[in-house]
Amino acid sequence: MKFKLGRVLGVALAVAAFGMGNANAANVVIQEVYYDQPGADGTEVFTELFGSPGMSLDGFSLVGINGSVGEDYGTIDLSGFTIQADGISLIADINTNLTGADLLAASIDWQNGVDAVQLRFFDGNSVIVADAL
Ligand SMILES: [Ca+2]
Ligand SMILES: [Ca+2]
Ligand SMILES: [Ca+2]
Repeated sequence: MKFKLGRVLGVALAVAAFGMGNANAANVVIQEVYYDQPGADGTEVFTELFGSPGMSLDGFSLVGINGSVGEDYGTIDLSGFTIQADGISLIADINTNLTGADLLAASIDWQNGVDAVQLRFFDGNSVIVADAL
């Protein structure tokens, strides 16, 4: 999705998981994050993932990191979810106005500021940062 208003973080080119020995975590990236819509945030914000069609997101989570203190402030567990057939999965707010959302989440409105969003994968032993914006 593309918006002319508000702030969007664009396509992630770096995939930190390459070379880290986990093929699954290397097959999905954060494609787009819309975190600051005009006015109050909530009904239009979203996070879009791009990955291998049909792949399971068991073990994956999205984590918001507050840049001012360097600490996690919110997590969305993606277990039980899959990448859609077109390779794109749209995660939107539970009260979204957007059509076509694939997963609704109560905490998808990321902070507005010098912050970050990570896509993490837990393989049962350790946590891998699969991608980040
Ligand atoms: Ca926001
Ligand atoms: Ca706003
Ligand atoms: Ca912040």
